[in-house]
Amino acid sequence: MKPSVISIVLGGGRGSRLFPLTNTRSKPAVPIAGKYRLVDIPISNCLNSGFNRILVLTQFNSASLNSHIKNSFHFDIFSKGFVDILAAEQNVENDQWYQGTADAVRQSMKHLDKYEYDYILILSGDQLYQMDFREMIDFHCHNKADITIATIPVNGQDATGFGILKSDDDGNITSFIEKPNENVLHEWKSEVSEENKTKGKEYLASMGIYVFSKTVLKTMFERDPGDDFGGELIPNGIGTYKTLSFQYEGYWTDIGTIQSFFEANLNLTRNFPDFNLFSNRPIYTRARMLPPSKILGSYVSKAIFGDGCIVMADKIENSIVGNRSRIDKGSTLVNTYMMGADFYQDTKEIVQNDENGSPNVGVGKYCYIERAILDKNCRIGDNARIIGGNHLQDGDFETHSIKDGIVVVKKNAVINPGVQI
Ligand code: ADQ
Ligand code: ADP
Repeated sequence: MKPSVISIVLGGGRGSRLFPLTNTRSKPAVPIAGKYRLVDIPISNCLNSGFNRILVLTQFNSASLNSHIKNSFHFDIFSKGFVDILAAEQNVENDQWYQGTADAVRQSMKHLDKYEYDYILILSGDQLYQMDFREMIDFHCHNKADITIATIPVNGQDATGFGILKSDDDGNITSFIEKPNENVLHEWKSEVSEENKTKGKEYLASMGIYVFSKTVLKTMFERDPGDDFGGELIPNGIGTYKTLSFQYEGYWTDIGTIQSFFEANLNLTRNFPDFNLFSNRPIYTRARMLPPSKILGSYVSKAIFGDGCIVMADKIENSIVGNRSRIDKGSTLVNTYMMGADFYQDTKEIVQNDENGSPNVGVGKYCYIERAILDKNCRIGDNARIIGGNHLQDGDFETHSIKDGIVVVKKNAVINPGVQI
């Protein structure tokens, strides 16, 4: 019999690490890879694994997330599938936002009671990977586990940013520490394969992907008031609950910071990227009725284009150009993620702006843009130069922010002609 599963996508706390991309939208709605949103990744992994009852927990219930979910995920009436958003809600007992990952799930349990299920699959909303969760659920059921944690070998440098665990020969997790300090790290080395050892990946990290048997999770919530899975409930539960490690060896990356988000996006432009968009396990997203993209005389190498773009640029290299992007003649984009636009300007408006010297939506003429993220609907005036790199100091300005040398031009921002960043 097919196990009965409900999936919960942790759509994000305040999303401060992705600021300014999360300034006006909730984290799950952040655009990635030219035509998708962050939330499409975990949802597609669920759907491709055959699990179609999904709740997305988020702090804001922004109109854009709602419309994206409503317009993207349709189920026929016989499948009983759904993708619903649960936003942190204030009520008489509780006037606060979700205090952490476990608190978010705890507060949502009442909404789950109306469904029949035996297992809860908990997923992060800010990771890029393709995984068949059916294998993990089968592993959980077959081994009669209470909790199963997806794990991946990582090196010492990365280990301090994750939950790190040790397991015995049968995969039972015997100890767990959330984001260990560098000076205790050496005590947390795990038995990993020779191949991983040679790559220096000697630590077993939690991927923040959990399967809980329903009754176990309910008991844990009753006994442990903790707000976080990684910081409290998981480490506190070891020894009491049968907690297993389900080791994963494929590509998996956290995209919760501007730098990791930027790198994961640009990685997609490689000849053989780690994450394969061109696969029989598709990433589902909104089907937009957009025309194909049009490229006029540009040199293009290692670039991904969304739909409905008009590109007259000189050169586009190692870059992603999102839906409805317009890039005017003589411009260059290198190592850049341009998110595109939500709408087209009409031709009259474009001509009028050109006459007045006001920037149109997209990138104007003779611009040079490198190591940057251009959020949606921004207007880059003619001859602007935006060059990210380590020479820039982090900071937040009216039109853009700088984080780890990456210039992030804000949504709807206007960069005047000739401006240099
Ligand atoms: P982190 O990713 O640092 O570590 P956290 O910031 O709690 O953990 O986020 C986990 C997921 O939950 C993210 O998708 C985040 O956006 C979301 N989230 C956080 N707070 C939330 C809230 N209040 N409401 C809704 N969603 C929220 C976790 C584990 C580590 C593990 C890493 C792997 O704690 O043990 O190694 O994930 O990335
Ligand atoms: P995001 O999720 O990137 O923050 P929004 O919520 O701003 O996006 O936009 C979602 C939808 O709103 C778009 O698909 C588009 O249809 C519409 N939209 C946004 N801005 C405009 C605009 N200036 N003119 C027309 N439609 C717009």
